[in-house]
This record gives sequence, structure tokens and C-alpha cells, in this order.
Amino acid sequence: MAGRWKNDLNWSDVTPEAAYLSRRSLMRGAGALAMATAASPALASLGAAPSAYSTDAEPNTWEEITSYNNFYEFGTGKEDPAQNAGQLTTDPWAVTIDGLVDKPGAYDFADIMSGVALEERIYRLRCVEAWSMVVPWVGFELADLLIRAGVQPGAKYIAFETLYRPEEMPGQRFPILEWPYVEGLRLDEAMHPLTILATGLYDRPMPNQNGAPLRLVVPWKYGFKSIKSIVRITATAEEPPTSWNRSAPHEYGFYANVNPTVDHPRWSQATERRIGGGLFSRRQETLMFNGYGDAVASLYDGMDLAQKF
Ligand SMILES: Nc1nc2c(c(=O)[nH]1)N[C@H]1C(S)=C(S)[C@@H](COP(=O)(O)O)O[C@H]1N2
Ligand SMILES: [Mo]
Repeated sequence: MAGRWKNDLNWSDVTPEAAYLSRRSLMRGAGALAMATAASPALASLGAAPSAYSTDAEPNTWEEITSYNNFYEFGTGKEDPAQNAGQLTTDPWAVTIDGLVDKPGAYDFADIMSGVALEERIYRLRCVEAWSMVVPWVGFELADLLIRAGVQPGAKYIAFETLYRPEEMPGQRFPILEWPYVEGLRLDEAMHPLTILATGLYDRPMPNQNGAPLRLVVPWKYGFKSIKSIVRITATAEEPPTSWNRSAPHEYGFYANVNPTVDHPRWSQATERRIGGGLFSRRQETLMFNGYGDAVASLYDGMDLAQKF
């Protein structure tokens, strides 16, 4: 049964951070959208507005972003998701919002979308495997949805769950991870204006291999926190389990903040390979919090980041 939102809260309830990021000009945003539209005549534009939170870095191409993926539900190879995700049914789609919220329910994707203002957010994405991309996501702030659901005072964390449907997700027929894929954020991380639920990229609806119809994007954390194809969002008092932490706790922590000074036990995190950089391109330095430190470092004041990795 689909719930209906009461739009009794407005967007000003979500206070944006001071404009700490260099403002991306509207002209540049408009140009990027026009280009994307020209490159994809078959699909309707989502009409997302540009955002001051976007990076000025050159986005990766549609081809790169949609053909080099991690989505283990469709296989462990980088090309498996593009090959196998086409069979995923994303309509109808419902997201259950439950736990410590005022308005729990199973909400139709359309209901969720009816109350949000879509923005383009061009973010750096840094995978824990030390490759990176720049992706022009389309989405809305997770905080908008959490405010509409009415997160209750006792909630300290937000848990997320991916669809479990082995008939359409061949990777789930194998015990690669414990299924379904689960992730979590501390409530303040979830409410941060950089944290979005993305429903598209390059001004087009989200391709299945990138996590259709909606996936999390947390740009200052390693990519595995950005859980795809979400069917459940739960407000909870306890730190929720997360898939990669469950699978290899000494390698992947709950926080997973991008940190060039804390190496993975099996490789350095000091540098990264930008996808599409070309065969002879130099690796680039990985930035603390993936370059979003001005916006998020204060969330971790007094925390030992080598301990809480
Ligand atoms: N459900 C689910 N979400 C997932 C993954 C996954 O295997 N399953 N992989 C994660 C990892 S490791 C990364 S780097 C990003 C990749 O997102 P992209 O393929 O859109 O670039 O998705 C994350 N979200
Ligand atoms: Mo990743």
C-alpha cells in the first residue's frame, strides 16, 4: 500500500551549509545539461537545476560511468552490471521507510519523487579499490525525505537496504556477500546537504547498472557506502550492520571516510586512478574526505580516524 506525503514541511527546513564551495556558474551548468541532452535524444530530460555543491572537475563520459561499475548483485566484474542489469524490473518500485519515524510506510517511487526538487550534483566518486570518477548525478537531498518522514528524537542512524531478487539479480544466487546488500550512516551524515539520493545521471533516469531507480551518494566516503537500488530506509537507535564490514571487518569499517593517510591492509589509499585518464596518465593524489573536508570534517571532531575507519 502506497503512503501519501503531507507536504507540511518546506525546503527551508533543510539548512544548506554556508557557500564554502566555489560557486559553479549557471552558464556552465546549463552547458553541461545541453550537451547531455544532445547526446541522449531518446530520453526525456529530467530538468535538474545546477548546484553550488558541484565540483568544477570534468565529468567522466556517459559511456565510462555506465560501463565500469561495481554492483555485485549482477556479478563481480566491472562489465557485469552493464551486461546483466537490463533485466531488473524497476517499475513498480516501492521504498519502505520505517523504524523511528512518524510516518512509516511503503511509498511508491512516484510519491517520493512528487515532493522533491531535482538538482544536478557533479561529485567525485572514490572507490575503496583506488579508482575514481566524476559523475553528474541528478537527485535530491536525503534530508528532504527524512524530514518528510519525520525522524524521531531517539534515532541516531539511518540504515539502507538494496532489493533482494535473485531471479533478476544473478549475483545474489552466489554467497559473494550476505544478501541483501545493506549500508548505514550516522544521522548527522545522513542529514548533511552533500548526501543525496540520486535518481539519474547526465540529466537522464538512472541506468540500472548505476542503481536504478534510486541510490545513495555520499561523496566524502568510499563508493561502497553509496548503496544502490534501495528498497528500505530505516531510522534506528543502534549502528546498523554494513555489508563490507560484515564481510571483512578488518578491511572495511562503518565510517569508510576517504582518507589517504589510512591504507587498506592490502594497498595504499594515498593515490587514485581516474577512470578515462588514459593508459599513460599519472595517478593523482587522493584528498582527505575526497576533497569535501571543508564541508564534513567537523562531523568527526575529536574522533580517531585511524581507529574509526
Ligand atoms: N547494492 C549495491 N550497492 C553498491 C555496490 C554493490 O555491489 N551493491 N557497490 C558499491 C561500490 S563498491 C561502488 S564503488 C559504487 C559504484 O557505483 P557506480 O557503479 O555507479 O560507479 O556502488 C556501490 N553501491
Ligand atoms: Mo567501490
